[in-house]
Amino acid sequence: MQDPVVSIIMGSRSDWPTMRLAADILDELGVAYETQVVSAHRTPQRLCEFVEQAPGRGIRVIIAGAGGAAHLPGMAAAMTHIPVVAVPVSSRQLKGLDSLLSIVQMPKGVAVATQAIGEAGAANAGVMAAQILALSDAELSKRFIEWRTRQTDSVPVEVE
Ligand code: RP5
Repeated sequence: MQDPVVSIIMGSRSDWPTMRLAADILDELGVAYETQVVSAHRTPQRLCEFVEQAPGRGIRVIIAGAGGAAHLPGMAAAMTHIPVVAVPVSSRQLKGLDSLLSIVQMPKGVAVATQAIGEAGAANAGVMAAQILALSDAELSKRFIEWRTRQTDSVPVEVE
């Protein structure tokens, strides 16, 4: 078992059906990750401890998903130098537009790499994390290029 280099955090267990798509991509690409529920609002102390400890534990990318008043990615980015890739999780009332706007409108100087709302965004968060890590990992870079080639080859020309 490799030590995790990506941490997938989310505001609630209810985010996992979405966030698991990020995990699926990391599995496909052979990137070691961990998962945790960390809420900016319900468990603020857990968030502080998580970001303080993440670099020392070898975490190199954080994927953070949250819905509604989605402050988790921005708060994580504010408290660490590790890149944060964010997933706006779809919400019951506003279908994730609230999550998207909460996450994407960061003030100048604190960056969050915000993905699309929902499952496509979660999957792409896994893709983005792998691409960041591949910059300094030649084997992962090779696996990523092969993965993208398989994706390209799987798109048929015919409409039916
Ligand atoms: C956010 O509130 C979570 O990220 C989740 O998307 C949303 C709803 O959480 P639950 O009420 O389902 O726990 O903090």
